[in-house]
Amino acid sequence: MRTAKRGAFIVLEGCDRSGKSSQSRLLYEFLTSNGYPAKHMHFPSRTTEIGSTINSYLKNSKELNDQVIHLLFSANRWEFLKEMQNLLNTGTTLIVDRYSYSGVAYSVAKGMDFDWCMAPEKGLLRPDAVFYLKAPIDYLIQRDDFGRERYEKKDFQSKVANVFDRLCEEQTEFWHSIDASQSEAVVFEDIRLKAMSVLNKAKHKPLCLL
Ligand code: 2DT
Ligand code: MG
Repeated sequence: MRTAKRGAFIVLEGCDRSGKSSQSRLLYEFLTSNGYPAKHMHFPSRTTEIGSTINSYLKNSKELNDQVIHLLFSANRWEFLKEMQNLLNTGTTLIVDRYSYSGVAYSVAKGMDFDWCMAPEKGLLRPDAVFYLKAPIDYLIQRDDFGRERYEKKDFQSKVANVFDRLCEEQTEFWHSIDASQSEAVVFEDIRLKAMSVLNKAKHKPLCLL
């Protein structure tokens, strides 16, 4: 019997074109078609006013200094805190495509201070698991559509990957590195098995904060 006290909070992280969107959608579809209440979210959420400013920045139609855009990305997560908390507490599992770790990784890759970047994330919900989709940058830049937005440049993506690697090494209790250079089906099988284990454990754990 499924009496999930609360849903699990699962985040997918990784460089651009690493397959996060496809895999998070597959996981969402798998869960809902098997009777687990779930919601699929993506950060940045470009639907709010803050999100629309972020969108203009990413499309290179607006310039903002590094600190301002960093804080807007963070504010965009704060906009959804209450909704996420309510959903989790009423038994819905959240599958979230990018979160605070992208916030830190992309800004630190610009040369910004790690602790400064992490500070505005403090008090947001901490995920039960982060699935880090990792693949060589040379492989990712060959995928369709790479290069359209501001950050989609090879050297920059390598720096972002270094920060994700560091986070993954430091937070082994809830980070899981996934080989994203495998086929979509093989990657999904890995994610599905890990996700089911996370769902079962999360039921008994309180929600924590970053
Ligand atoms: P998508 O391609 O996934 O839409 O992301 N980013 C994202 C940041 O720099 N900080 C953040 O906090 C988040 C969530 C990653 C668009 C780009 O925005 C970057 C790529
Ligand atoms: Mg992108």
